[in-house]
Amino acid sequence: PFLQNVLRHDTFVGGDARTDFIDTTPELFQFPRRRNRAQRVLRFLGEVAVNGPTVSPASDAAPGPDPVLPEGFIEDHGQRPPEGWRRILLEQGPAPFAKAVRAHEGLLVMDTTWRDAHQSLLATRVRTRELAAIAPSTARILAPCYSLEMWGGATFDVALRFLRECPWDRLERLRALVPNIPFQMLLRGANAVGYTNYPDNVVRRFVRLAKQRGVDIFRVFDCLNYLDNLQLGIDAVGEAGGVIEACLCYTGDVSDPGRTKYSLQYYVDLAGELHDRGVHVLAIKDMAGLLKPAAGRQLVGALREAFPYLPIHVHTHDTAGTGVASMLACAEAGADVVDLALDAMAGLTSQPSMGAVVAALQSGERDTGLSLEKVGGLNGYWEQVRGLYAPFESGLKSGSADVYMHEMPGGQYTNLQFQARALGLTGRWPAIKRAYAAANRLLGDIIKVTPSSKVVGDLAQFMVQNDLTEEDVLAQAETLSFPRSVVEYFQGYLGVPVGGFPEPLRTKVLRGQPALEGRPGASLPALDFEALKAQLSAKWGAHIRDVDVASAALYPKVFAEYMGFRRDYSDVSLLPTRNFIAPMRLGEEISFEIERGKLLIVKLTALGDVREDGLREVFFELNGQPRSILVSDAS
Ligand code: 3PY
Ligand code: ZN
Repeated sequence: PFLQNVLRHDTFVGGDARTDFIDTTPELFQFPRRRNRAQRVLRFLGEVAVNGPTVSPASDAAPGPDPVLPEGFIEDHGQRPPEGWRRILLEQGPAPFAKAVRAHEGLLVMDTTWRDAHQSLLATRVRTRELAAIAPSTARILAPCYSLEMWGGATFDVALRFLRECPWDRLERLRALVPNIPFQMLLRGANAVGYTNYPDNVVRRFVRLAKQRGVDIFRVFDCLNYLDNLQLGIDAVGEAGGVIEACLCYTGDVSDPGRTKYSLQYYVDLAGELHDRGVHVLAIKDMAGLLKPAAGRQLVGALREAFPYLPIHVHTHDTAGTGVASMLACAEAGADVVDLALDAMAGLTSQPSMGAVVAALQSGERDTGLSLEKVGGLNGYWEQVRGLYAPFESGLKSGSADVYMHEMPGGQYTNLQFQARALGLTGRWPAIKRAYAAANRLLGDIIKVTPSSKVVGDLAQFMVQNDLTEEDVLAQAETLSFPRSVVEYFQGYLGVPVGGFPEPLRTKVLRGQPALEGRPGASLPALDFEALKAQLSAKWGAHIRDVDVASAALYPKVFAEYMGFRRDYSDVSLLPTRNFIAPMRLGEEISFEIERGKLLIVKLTALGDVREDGLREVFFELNGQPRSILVSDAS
């Protein structure tokens, strides 16, 4: 049936089928459902029952109950949500949109719940299922928001690697449910949504596809504030027709006269460079939560004065607990937009609480336009989501002002803590935090955010594991075998840090190994997308879409594993979350739709013993019929 459909299609017959043919005519490529799909999902459930979850939980806490939508939420799902800022953007384009944002009196809000908040608190593990369920209500209640941050950062990688769902499909699905609020993503400049440099044409293609699928605003940053890398991201977004929101990544403390490297003047000068490059919005990206209220007031005040027409958007993390105070100070100093998360997903290493800021500004000049009561309704849903994803909680119980000492980004803090535990260094966590500060000094007091933060984290762990002080590293640099990321940093793979590389350490680490000059990506040959698509299609079948080619270009290994996983286990995004992240209990019965209107009822009836050959038989009932699966016991 596939060939019959394709060969009869007008475009194909007319010889006009181009590379986007598959994307523009998806209906032709819907193959008859493989009859063994249910069997493959059972295989997944069997594997998890025998070998445990595939999603790397942070603890053995059990997932809480499935979230239910608050009363009254489902009723209005049928109606079109109120118009929002997206209408202005679609009708008038990025520059008039930015002008209207600047002219707006109230304080605008970006909600980070769908991206940074769960990246910071739940290891980025929230699945599309929970987002899609609340999306129609979100479109209504958060309609006055500047944007919803819902993509980029780690979401892309984790979706493929752990959740085994397609990030592009998430984007498309949520876009359809939220037509009115701009979608925002985080773009790691020349690193796109990865940890390494990509050829320029990969970054450009990626941004174009993201824009086509529904991203409106691109927050572009570089992990060293390195302008040449930023330029690539800025150009790519501009060419794709997106809103260019370019970042000053914030580190140091502008309110401390003793800290001179990252001074007010440094940021104003950098903002001037971005302004001259035609960016639409200026973002202050305080990824570690170092922007104290006084510093926020000074920084926003200085930028406001220097660039009266440029909207200023402030991002912070609440790591020390000063987030709400800082955002209010920034608002007073003239910020146009601030980043907040719904209360249940706010605080600690996440963003400051939306409810607190909405309440604080209520009825004043800078009222956010959001209803505290309705936002509270959304929050009720997220409280339950937080419970459902309990296995991914970091265990962090309070804020901590020692962030001003170590300066770790919010997303990295819990990650590094988790890694330390995995390496058996749990008791040495305070030492790792101190080593992180020392590693930062050794590397030249650099901006720390993905991927430069990884270099600092790797060096810190290396120092703790090998009992090395800062002085030891300097003294023994010529003979130590440094982590690869550290060597590559000194080779210039990330670009050039503010103030240049520290010497003589660089020379001692490199020991004659070659170093790059200028922008790292500039020396990478362009990727041949057609060839890659042909390769992927040959391996996985003709249904490979352009977005899949982009996934493969960014994450070749992860994408191959994802495709292999789907071949073996089918589409597990259909499973209820608790059964995806934790083993079924004996006797438990679950039901889920495997396609529209086709319900599967699965019961786990028994687990066989391990056989001589290492296999175990797992017994299910599938819609009342006995089935069994043989699973290799990995223990
Ligand atoms: C990311 O790059 O994922 C970040 O969240 C940086 O703050
Ligand atoms: Zn952040």
